[in-house]
Amino acid sequence: MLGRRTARVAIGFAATIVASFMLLLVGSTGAYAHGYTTTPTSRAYFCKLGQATNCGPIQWEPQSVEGPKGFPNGGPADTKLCSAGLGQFAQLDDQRGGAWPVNNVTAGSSYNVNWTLTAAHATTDFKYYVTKPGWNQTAKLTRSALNLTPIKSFPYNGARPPNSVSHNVTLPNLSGRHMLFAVWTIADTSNAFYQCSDLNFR
Ligand SMILES: [Cu+2]
Repeated sequence: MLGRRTARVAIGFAATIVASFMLLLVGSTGAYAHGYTTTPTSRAYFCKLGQATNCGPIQWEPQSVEGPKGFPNGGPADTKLCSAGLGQFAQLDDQRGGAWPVNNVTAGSSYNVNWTLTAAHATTDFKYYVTKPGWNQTAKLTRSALNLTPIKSFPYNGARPPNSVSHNVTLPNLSGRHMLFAVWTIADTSNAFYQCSDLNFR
């Protein structure tokens, strides 16, 4: 009798522990769910949409391009900027000879950069960088290809943005193919999220 009761208590205790552990897991998934730019459509999002193929696992999780923060002094290494230095997302660094789908944009125009955040982390800022005139379009993206003065910065001072973020910027006066390098820096981790988009100025 006592044995059975002890067993019942033990089972109840074990179930409580399992339930707590599962709650902990559910609670922590936020740390693995982040965000991506939909406008301009990023390489990662084009992969998710199936409009870019042979992408590898990024097609299932365009929100996960997460690497060390601190760009341009820190951050991912040159030639690995678009993948945030993550080997499983290396396809994002490949220029594909210009075969990535592009976002047609108008030079000098007002433009809304939109993000879908699957987890709205405490945020330091969002910064947007564009390649320089004459950048090497066939080489993987490097700091030297980018104008390291952002076209615009949006500081959040640690606040959490909404899950749908829209930032109005003025696009530079450029022509032809360029890239937008979007950086979302998280306030309470050592990481940032990186999104590369192919632009066609006309
Ligand atoms: Cu996250």
